Amino acid sequence: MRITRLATLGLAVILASGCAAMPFGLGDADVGFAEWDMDGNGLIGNDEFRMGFDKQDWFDVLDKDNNNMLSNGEFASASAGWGLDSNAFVNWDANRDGVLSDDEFGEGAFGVWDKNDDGLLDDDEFGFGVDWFD
Ligand SMILES: [Ca+2]
Ligand SMILES: [Ca+2]
Ligand SMILES: [Ca+2]
Ligand SMILES: [Ca+2]
Repeated sequence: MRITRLATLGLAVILASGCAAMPFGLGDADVGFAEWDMDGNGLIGNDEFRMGFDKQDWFDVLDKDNNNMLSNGEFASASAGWGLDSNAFVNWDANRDGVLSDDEFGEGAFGVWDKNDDGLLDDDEFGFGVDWFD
């Protein structure tokens, strides 16, 4: 009975809060476009992207040795299925120090996700990108 009651309560909370309140996290397929699109114009600009990106723990999970930088090896193992060209790591490393900061990683990811290079992510582009972290 106790479990049933808790389950019912949990369902009620989920229904009451709606999809927009789903928690962020690696492996969460429900990362919400609407949450990232803070001004609600149906597109995610670079600033909205960065704020949304910073709320994820994606970078931290990829940063296996927790030095707040992605080495070439950390990046390579993470990005194996992302379809990036082989120069991605070098191209994203804006300051050429041989590692990617979270800023460099975010900028690089945004550039790849923004397939039509208009500086904005629409729903499709966002969905494509989020799939990296499913
Ligand atoms: Ca927006
Ligand atoms: Ca690292
Ligand atoms: Ca760098
Ligand atoms: Ca775009």
